[in-house]
Amino acid sequence: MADTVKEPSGSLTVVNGNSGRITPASQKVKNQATVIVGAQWGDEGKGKIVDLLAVKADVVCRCAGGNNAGHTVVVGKTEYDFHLLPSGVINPSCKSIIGARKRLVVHLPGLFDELTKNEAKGLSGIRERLVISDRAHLVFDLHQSVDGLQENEKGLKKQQLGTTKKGIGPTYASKASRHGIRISDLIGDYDRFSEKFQNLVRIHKQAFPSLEVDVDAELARYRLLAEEVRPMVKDTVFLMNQVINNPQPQFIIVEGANAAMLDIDFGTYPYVTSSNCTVGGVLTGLGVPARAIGDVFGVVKAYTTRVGDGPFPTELTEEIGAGLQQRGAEFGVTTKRPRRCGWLDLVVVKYTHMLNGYSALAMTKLDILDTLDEIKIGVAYRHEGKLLDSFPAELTLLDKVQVDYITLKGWKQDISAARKFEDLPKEALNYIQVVEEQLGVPVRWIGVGKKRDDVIERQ
Ligand code: 2SA
Ligand code: GDP
Ligand code: MG
Repeated sequence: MADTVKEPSGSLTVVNGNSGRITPASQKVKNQATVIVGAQWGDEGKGKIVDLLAVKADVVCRCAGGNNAGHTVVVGKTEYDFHLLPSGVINPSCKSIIGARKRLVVHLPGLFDELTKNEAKGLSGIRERLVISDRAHLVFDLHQSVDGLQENEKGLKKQQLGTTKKGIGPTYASKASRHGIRISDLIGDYDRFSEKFQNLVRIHKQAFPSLEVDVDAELARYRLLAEEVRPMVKDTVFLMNQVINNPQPQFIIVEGANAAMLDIDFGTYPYVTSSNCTVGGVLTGLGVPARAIGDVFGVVKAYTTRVGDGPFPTELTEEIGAGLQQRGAEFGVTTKRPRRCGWLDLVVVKYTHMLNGYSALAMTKLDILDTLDEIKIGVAYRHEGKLLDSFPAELTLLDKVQVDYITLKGWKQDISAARKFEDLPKEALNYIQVVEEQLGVPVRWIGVGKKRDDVIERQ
């Protein structure tokens, strides 16, 4: 039973009789966001799931990372790869928002190349529907050069991180050192922007004397870019506030970039990206209150991949791994690097469920397992025979863990035409059920091919 109480200020408070918690009615939001996040090391197929849901969305937002991300969407015969643009831009009635507060980093030349490329593929009206946060930080070419220099400087291959060299780490470093430059600086006083840019160059040249920057050419280029981007720039904190409090129902999707195991705080540090790719990053990235988060859907590939360096306990370095890499066409969307492949690791997904709290999962690329006689699922880690509680922080320990596997029989048939759960062979049903039992989270979508329609949705 809930009673309403009139507060001295005049605002209405709902007193929940059972829990005793007091929730001022004014703090409830009218429309919560549905969040889609990667549950492994990225490239789970988030773009495809976002596109699927975005058909009915009013707003799709990106709130972390930069153009290191690569999200593929296949509609009919057209394949799109999005890096900064939210995958929702395909839906013509959907407004797309890139980033908010201080969490997204934008390489403007890359953004405009991406817009032009997608317009050539037939997407229209994207510039009118796109909103970019005035608080997003700018990635400059110099950040990208420094990313490359840092990777090379580390010298020994063992110490490299295998970044995408898109300038992500150096830009977040500029931001944290408080000499970063935001879009609001670019479209504000240009003289002030020029000073800030020259300061940024000076700081980086001190650290990397071989860095070459043609300051005058960059400033001239950014003067033009400022005018091109100006109409798209808004205070997205205010805008999102209007959307979540709109009395008309609004379907809001937040498209996570990268994935939980690449999160700067909770991933396999230092083999991570520089943003928070877990659900916490949605609040700081978008600038919305915690109550604005509704369902959180985790996207899990039916096996595991990782691109770049870093630990990977269930990695398959021989024939089966090469087979998954080939059948799954596992190449980086941004860098074209081959992705490392391994068995599904539920220790990883259990850990990321603790971080993200999945309402349900989308399991993609089940079809890639079609040809295997036996399929393994990693369910626990041991060190010196002792079971570990969860995914360890210490990388030297992670290097030594042994993985406990469940071995399941493969289905050895093409499942790409399945559109209902019952259409799947019993071995594939079993695979899904084992995952659900191990995690205690329902699998709501099952991907059986690349295209938008190649999916089973369970009611
Ligand atoms: P960075 O460039 O500083 O973010 O790199 C740090 C680590 O994060 C990994 N990372 C990624 N992992 C998976 N997918 C990503 N996007 C592209 C894709 C990757 C590509 O969709 O395929 O094309 O190579 C992505 N972006 C960053 C990266 O590999 C480093 O391990
Ligand atoms: P994201 O970064 O999570 O959006 O994923 P990527 O686009 O980087 O990589 C996922 C790849 O898998 C893309 O090439 C998708 O087209 C493809 N894909 C997604 N779901 C499925 C699926 O269910 N089956 C198959 N065969 N491919 C899929
Ligand atoms: Mg990707």
